[in-house]
Amino acid sequence: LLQLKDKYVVIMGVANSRSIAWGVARSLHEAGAKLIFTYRKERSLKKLNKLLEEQGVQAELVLPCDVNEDESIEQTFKQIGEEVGSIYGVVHSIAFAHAEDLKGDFIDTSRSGFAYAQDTSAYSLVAVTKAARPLMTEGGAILAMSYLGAERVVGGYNVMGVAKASLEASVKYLASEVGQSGIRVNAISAGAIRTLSAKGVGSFNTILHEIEEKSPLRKNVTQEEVGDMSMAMLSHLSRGVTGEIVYVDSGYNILG
Ligand code: 0WD
Repeated sequence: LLQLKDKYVVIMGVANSRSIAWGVARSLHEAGAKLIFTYRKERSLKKLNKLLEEQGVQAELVLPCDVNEDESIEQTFKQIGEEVGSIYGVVHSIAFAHAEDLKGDFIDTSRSGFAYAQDTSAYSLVAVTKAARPLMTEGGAILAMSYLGAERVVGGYNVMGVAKASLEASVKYLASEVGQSGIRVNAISAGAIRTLSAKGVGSFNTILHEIEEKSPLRKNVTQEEVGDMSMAMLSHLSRGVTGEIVYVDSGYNILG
């Protein structure tokens, strides 16, 4: 049904056991996919290796990739091509903004902080898609992670909201171009989950509380819920879906 068994999927953005990307990795592992991980910091590599061992998940490859550097992206995907040949999927679970740009007012965002958030959190999807496309010889799916702050003002999300708006628009433009090669590009707009990155968002606890109180399902989403939907969005089940932003947020986004 899923048709993910033995397919190579590249997962970018596991920093630790709480990372959304780790939830995706576990779901994909259960579906029998062959996993390739990329990491940025050495600290993340250590954590990733420990996680893989503890949870009995096998990695086909683990490679460094800094999405702020074109050369790093090219080198990583070149190596993936040399080692495994063709890949089927890519999970982009990466975002970053400087802490000072997530504090205070959006109007005070610095030019360089704005550019850095865009570069790391949105342009990176464009560059990754370009590098992955030649390896996706039999088509496949690319998935990014977004958040409601892309389309609505969520207090404290500031520069990252604008970066996510750019990410979501990039998903659509990319989908329109690579669709002819049988490649789908989608994003999941996830509800708030307590992770390392989430610590940078000052209003995070308020957001969690609000979702629990008001969302249709009256609960916050889990890493497993996002992982399972990601699996569906990468699988044969979603073969007719591209350029879409799919909400995994207990229904919170439907509220006015
Ligand atoms: O509530 C949340 N946690 C939500 C997160 C709600 C909705 C969406 N998201 C999004 C995030 O914006 C991001 O796009 O999900 C994605 C993953 O976020 P996460 O799981 O919350 O974050 P985390 O576990 O902190 O991992 C983020 C990782 C970084 O970890 P390290 O410590 O190695 O920097 O993003 C990666 C990195 O793995 N990352 C980069 N990777 C390559 N190059 C870079 C970079 N320049 N910058 C960050």
